Amino acid sequence: HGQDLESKLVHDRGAFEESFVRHVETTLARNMYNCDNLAAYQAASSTVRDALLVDWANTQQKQTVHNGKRVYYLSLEFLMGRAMDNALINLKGRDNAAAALSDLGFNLEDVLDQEPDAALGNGGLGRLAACFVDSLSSKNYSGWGYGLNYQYGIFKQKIIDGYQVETPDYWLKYSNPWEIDRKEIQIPVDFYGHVYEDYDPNSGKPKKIWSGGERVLAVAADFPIPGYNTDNTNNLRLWNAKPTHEFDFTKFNAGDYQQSVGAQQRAESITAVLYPNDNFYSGKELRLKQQYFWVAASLHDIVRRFKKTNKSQWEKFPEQVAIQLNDTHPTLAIVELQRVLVDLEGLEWDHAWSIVTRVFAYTNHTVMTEALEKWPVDLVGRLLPRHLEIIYDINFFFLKDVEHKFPDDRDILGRVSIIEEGNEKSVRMAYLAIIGSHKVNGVAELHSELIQTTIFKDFVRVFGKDRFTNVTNGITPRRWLRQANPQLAKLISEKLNDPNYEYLTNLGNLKKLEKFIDDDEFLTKWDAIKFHNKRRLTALVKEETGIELDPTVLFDVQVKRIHEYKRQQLNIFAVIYRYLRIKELLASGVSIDEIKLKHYISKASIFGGKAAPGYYMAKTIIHLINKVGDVVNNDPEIGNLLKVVFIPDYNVSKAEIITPASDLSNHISTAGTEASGTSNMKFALNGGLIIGTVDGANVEITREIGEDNIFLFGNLSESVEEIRHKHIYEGVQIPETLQKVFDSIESGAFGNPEEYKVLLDGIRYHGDHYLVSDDFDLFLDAHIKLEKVFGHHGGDASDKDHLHRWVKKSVLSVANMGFFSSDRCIDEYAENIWNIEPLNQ
Ligand code: 26Q
Repeated sequence: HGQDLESKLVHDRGAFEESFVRHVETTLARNMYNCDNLAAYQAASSTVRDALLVDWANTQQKQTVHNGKRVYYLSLEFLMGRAMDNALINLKGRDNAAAALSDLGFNLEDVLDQEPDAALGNGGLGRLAACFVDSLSSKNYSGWGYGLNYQYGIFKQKIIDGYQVETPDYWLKYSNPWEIDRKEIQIPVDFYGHVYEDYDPNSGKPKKIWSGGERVLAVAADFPIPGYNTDNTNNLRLWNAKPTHEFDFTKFNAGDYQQSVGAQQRAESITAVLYPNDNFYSGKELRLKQQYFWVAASLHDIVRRFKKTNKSQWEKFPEQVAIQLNDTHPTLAIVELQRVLVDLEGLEWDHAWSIVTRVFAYTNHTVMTEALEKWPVDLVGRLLPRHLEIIYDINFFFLKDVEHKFPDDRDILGRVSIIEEGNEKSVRMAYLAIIGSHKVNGVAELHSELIQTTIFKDFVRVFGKDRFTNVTNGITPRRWLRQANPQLAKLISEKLNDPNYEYLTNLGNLKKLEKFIDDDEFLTKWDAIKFHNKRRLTALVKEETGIELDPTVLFDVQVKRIHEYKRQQLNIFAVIYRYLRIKELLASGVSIDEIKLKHYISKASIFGGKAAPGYYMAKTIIHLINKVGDVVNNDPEIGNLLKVVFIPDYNVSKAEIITPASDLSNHISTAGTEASGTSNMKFALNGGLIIGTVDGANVEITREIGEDNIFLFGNLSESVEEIRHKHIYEGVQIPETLQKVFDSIESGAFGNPEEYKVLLDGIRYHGDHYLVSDDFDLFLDAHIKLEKVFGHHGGDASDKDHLHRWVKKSVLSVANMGFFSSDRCIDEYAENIWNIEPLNQ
C-alpha cells in the first residue's frame, strides 16, 4: 500500500495536485487563493516528504530484517543545501511535479527557490559528507549519517563597503518539512562531575564510576536520504540538545528558581550554532561539548540498536557495525566505546580494545598543523574526567608496545605519545584516532602519500603501511550534474542513448562522449549550453551586485572558503597586474581593440567565499577583491575587457548556478596544502577547464583527463619546504611584476594602503609562507597560455578549429571525469575499509 502511495504522489499528476491542495488546507491552514510561492514550497515539499517517508520506512524495515552490517558516518558537518529538487530528481518525479505545479499556477523553479539551504557545514568536509550519504543510498548500502541539528548554520555573508559582515543563519524560521521529529528518542548525556572507584558486587573487582555533574538530553531528528533510481532511503540522524526533565532541587530549595530555569535553557546552546572555522582548530569548551554530546548520543544509539538483536554478543559488534570518523572531530567516540564496553558492559580492557579498533576508521583531511585538533588536558579532564583516564590508559598500553618494538629509539615515545608535553599539556586527537582505528585514509593520492611521509610517519613505522590507505574524494553527479546543469545532463543522455540517465550511477559511461569529439554540431550545442549557463550566472551577478557582465567573455572563477593557503591573494594580485598593464598600454596609445587582439582577451574574474569571522587576513583579502572591483568596474576605459566580481554569501545553491557557468576555475593552493579539493571535480564535470597547482586531486584529475586539458603551474610540493626555508634565511625575492602590484596598492589605488599592510608584509617580510612570490610569474605565464586557446572563442566563427579548441578540451574533461563520482568513492570505502556489501533491492 505504502509503495503505491509513494509512486502515485511522485508520478501521478492528479495525486500530486490533490496532496498539494490538502497540505495547503490542513498542514498550512490556508487556502488556494492565499497561497504564495513560499506556501507552495511548503505544500509541495510536504507532498514530497510524504512520498519519501514511505520509502524511508520500508528501507529501515528491510535493513532491520536483513540484519547486515551497517556503516555509520560520523560528521559534525553535513552541508546539504536544498533538499526538494534533489529528492524530485532521485525519485524521478521532477517532470510530474513541474506539470502539477504548473496546473496549479506555479512555476517549479520559483517554488524550489523558496527553500533555505541546510548549510550545516563550512566547506569541503561538510559537502563531502552530504555527497557520501547520497551515494550510500544510491548504491543501496545500509548507511546512516550522524551529526548535529544546528539551529544556526554557517553565517550569512553580506558585503558592506567591501567588508565581510556576518549575520546569523536562522534557517528554521519556518518548520522544516524534511525533518522527522523523533521526540521519543532521547539519550541522556553527562558532562563534568567526578570519578570514583567502587567494587563490583558480582565480580568483586574494582570498578570505575563516573558521576556526571550536568545532564543534557540528545533528541533525534531524522532526515530521509533518497537514493537515485532506487527505493533505498537511508537515514541522517541529527541530534538536538534539550534540557532534562530533572529539576535541580538544590537550586530550587535555595530559592533560585530563575537561575535553575536558566541553567536548563543553556542545554540548548550545545546545538545552537555551527563553528564557522574551516581548516582551523580553536580550542573552545563549547566545541568540545558539542563533540562529546554528539558522539555519546550516536554511540548509545548504535549500541542500543545492536543489543536489540544481538544482546551482549560483543564479538559480533564489529561484524555489525562500521564507524567512519570524518576528521578527528568525532575521535572521542573511540574513548566512549571503550568506556561503554569496560565500565558499563564489564568487558576486559584488551577484549574491549580489540573490538573498538575493528569498528573505527579515520579520514584525515589536512596536513596543516594549525588545523590539527589538540585539546588541553585540563579541559578534557574537567569536562570528561573518566574519558581522560581512559585516554591515559590507551596511551600507556600503546607506548608500552612502541617501547617493546623500538627498544633503542628513546625519542619515538615522545613523538608518538597521545599527550603532547609542554607548557600546556594537550591531547593530540589525530594520534588517538590513528591508534583507535584499523584504517586511516587521506582524501587524494598526493595527500595520502604526504600524511604517511610527514605528520604520521612514525605511525607507519609502528603499525605498518597497511593501516594507511587512500580514498580519493568524489562528488555526487546527481546534484552536481543533473540538478545543477540540466541542459548538459540532457545532451549527454541523448548522446549516450541513455534516456533514463543511467550514466548518473555509472559515471564511467561518460567516456563514450569521446566518440563525438569531431562532431561539429555536438560541439556547437555543448558550447551553447555553457553560454546559457553563463547567462544564468550573469543574471545572478546582476541581482546580487548590480554589476553587468558580458556573457561572451571568459568567466574566470574562484569560489571556495577564503584562506591564505588557497591563495585568492595570488589571483587578485594577477588581476591587478593585468589591469595595470592594460592601463599602461592604453596610456601609450594602444587601442582597446588592439589590446584584445594582441595582449589580453576579455574576461570576468569572479570570486566568492566566506572568511572565518576571526580570520583577519582572509577578511583583508575579501576587502581587496571588492576594492579592486570598484576601481576596475568603474573605469570607463576598460569596458568588458576586465570585470571583477565578488558574489556575496557563496553557498551550495549558489554553487549550483556558478559551477556550470565557469569557463575556467582556480584551484591554486600552495602545493601540498589542499588535501583534495572537490570543487575542482564539480567544475571539470561541468565542462569548465582548470587552472591549478600540482596539488590535491588536481593531480589525479590531470591523469584522468589528460595534461593537455588542464593548465597546471607552480612549484611542486617536494620543493615547498626548501623554498620556505630559503625565504626565512635569505629573504623573499619579489618579482618585478608583483612589485608593480604592490606599488599600486601602496599608492592608494585601492583605498587606504594601511589596510593591506598585513597582507603585503606577510609576503615581503614574514617569510611568504604560501609562496605567492615564487608562483606569481608562473601563474601569469599559465594565463598567457590558456588565453591563446580561449582567444576568439565564440567570436570569429569562421575560424572553426580555433573556435572549438577550448570546447574540445571541455568535452574531453567531462568524458574522463567518471572516476570522481562519490559512488566510486563509497564503493572503495565499502570494500577496503567497512567490509560491507550493497543490499539488493
Ligand atoms: C576543528 C576544531 C575546532 C573547530 C573547527 C574545526 C574544523 C572545522 C572544519 C576543522 C576543519 C574543518 C574543515 C576542513 C575541511 O573542509 N577540509 C577539506 O576537506 C575536503 C574534503 O576532504 C578536502 O577536499 C579539502 O582539501 C579540505 O581542505
